[in-house]
Parts: sequence; C-alpha cells; structure tokens
Amino acid sequence: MGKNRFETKLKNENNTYKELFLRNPQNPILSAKDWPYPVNTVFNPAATMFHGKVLLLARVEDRRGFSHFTKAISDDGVGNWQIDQMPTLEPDPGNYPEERWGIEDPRITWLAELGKWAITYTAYSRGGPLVAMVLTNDFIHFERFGPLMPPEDKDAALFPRRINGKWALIHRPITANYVPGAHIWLSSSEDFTHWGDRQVLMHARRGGWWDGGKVGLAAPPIETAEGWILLYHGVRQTCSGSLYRLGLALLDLDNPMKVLHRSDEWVFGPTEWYEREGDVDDVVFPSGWVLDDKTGLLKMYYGGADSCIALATASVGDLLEYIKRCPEPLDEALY
Ligand code: BMA
Repeated sequence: MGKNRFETKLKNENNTYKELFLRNPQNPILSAKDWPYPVNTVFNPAATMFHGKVLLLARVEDRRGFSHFTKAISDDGVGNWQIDQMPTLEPDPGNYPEERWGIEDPRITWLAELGKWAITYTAYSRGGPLVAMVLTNDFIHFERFGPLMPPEDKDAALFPRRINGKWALIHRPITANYVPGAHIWLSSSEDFTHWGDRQVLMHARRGGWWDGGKVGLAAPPIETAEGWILLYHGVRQTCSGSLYRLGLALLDLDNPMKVLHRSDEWVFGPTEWYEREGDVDDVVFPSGWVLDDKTGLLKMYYGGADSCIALATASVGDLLEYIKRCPEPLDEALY
C-alpha cells in the first residue's frame, strides 16, 4: 500500500525498468500458413503440458467465419509443431445447437482429481456467446458437458482443484442494457452442471482507464503459495476500435473471491506488427500459459490481432513480486 506506480515496477541489474514479459524472437510462432489445411486464421490458443511436451489447442477460424480447435504439440514450446492434419474438436450443432456458429477461445485446466483436462470455451449460439465445457484425457476423445452458463458469457476457466469442496469457475457475463461494463465473475459447482454462489470477482474500471469498460480472464489462474495469479485482458474503446491489453491480480489462496492486489497499469500490450495489424487490429489475447516448475519460467501463448499465435515468457517470481507491490483494489465506486 502507498506505493506510487513507479515504485511498483521491477528493475534490472543496471537500474533500468524491467519488462515482465519478453517476446520470443521467432514470433509469430504459428499462423495460417503453417496449417495443414486451408484456414483463415489461427489464434487465441489454450495451452497445457501433455506427456512432457507443450500442447496448444488453437482456435482456428475457417473461411466461413466459424471457429474450431486444432492441437499442435512441440518439445520446446517454440518450434517444430506437430499439428493435427484435420480439426481436433469441431462444433457439433446437430447435437449441441449452441455451437451453430462455432467454438472459440478455449482454456485448458488439468484436474488432477479426475485425471482429465477440462476445456472451457465459448460456444457461439444464435442467442449469443455462452460458456461450454468438455473433458478429455487424450485430446482425441472429448466428453461434452454442453453449456455451463447462458449467453452472453465468455472467457471462462476452472481452477485446477476444488476450493472449499466445490469446483470454481471464472467467467465473464455481460449485461448489455444496464450499468455498462463487462466484469469478471466467479461461480461454483459440485458437479459441473448446477452452478451457484455467483459473485462479481473483479469489475472493469471506467472512464480513461486502460481497462475501462470490459475485462475478462486471459489464461487460467496459476496457484502459488501466496495466492492465485490472475492474468486478465482489459479493453479500451478508442476511435479506431478496441485496444486489448493485459493486467494482473492476486487472489487469496483459500478464498479466491478476495482480490488482494490489482495492477493499476497494464503489463503487456500490442506493440509489434503481428499484434497491431490483422483481422482485428491492436489485440493481444492470451488464453493459455505453461509453467516450468524447475525454472519458474512461464510461457504465455497469445493471439496477435486475431490472426496468429505468439509467445512471451515471464518469471513467475517476477510476476508475484510485481503484483504484491500493486495496490489493494479500490472500492469500485472510486474507479
Ligand atoms: C473478444 C473475443 C476474442 C477476440 C477479441 C478481439 O471478444 O471474441 O476471441 O480475440 O474479442 O477481437
């Protein structure tokens, strides 16, 4: 508390300010030209470790405008991607009508208790986008749960373990016609079917803030001894469109409804050509990251301008140190 915004920043050994995330020089690491079949774009991937390798589940948009998911696996998480020759998980509107206009923006959480990965994603229904889920233990076969949340709702991920006996889901409903703003919510369930305990976890700020108007979960929360690291995107509406950047928050380990710290400033935003120009300009949109427990290094995978996949790395220790220097969140009315 009481620190000004320059004091929150980390410094390098030579006393210059440190960037928390470093872009990979090979960026963009994946795009439509790498795909084994014709597609419009490849972006916003989920990520997990799978048999010691990095597995990305990319959102792939076809030339109708509908999205599906295709997996790509790499030893080092940077190059030599083995990409499925055909879509890995396609919308199934015959059985799941909410997937009529595609499935988008997956997030993966490993659920050790079940020995399965949960993939939460946006199903694009005629009534608007909603949150749906599948479980898998091999990324070949998928057990569909259908919708978890009604429209309009997106940007969802499960926590990796039950908290106080229940599964907890971060998601982002929108209430269009009332107080404007799209806020991050938390709900819980014992069976993935019946959801309750719904509460707003973090509000979008207002006015001139970089995240004034809209916030949503980016990659799934990461558990540390000091709390859950929450990476989120914030949207600013400008004359030339929406500007997507990233912020950090720290949630209490035993009660993730409690936001301990929230960054005032954004920590990553579109600056490179593949982030600034594409189907949707000025967007960085991570939906997955993997942590190497031995080195403490995080690989964050993100969509650039809704057109490609890029990689940036960060030290989890740096993220924690930075976020702990950030203020406790203000009362919403003060934003
Ligand atoms: C959001 C989502 C993302 C997309 C972003 C920017 O609403 O639909 O898939 O990357 O907009 O277009």
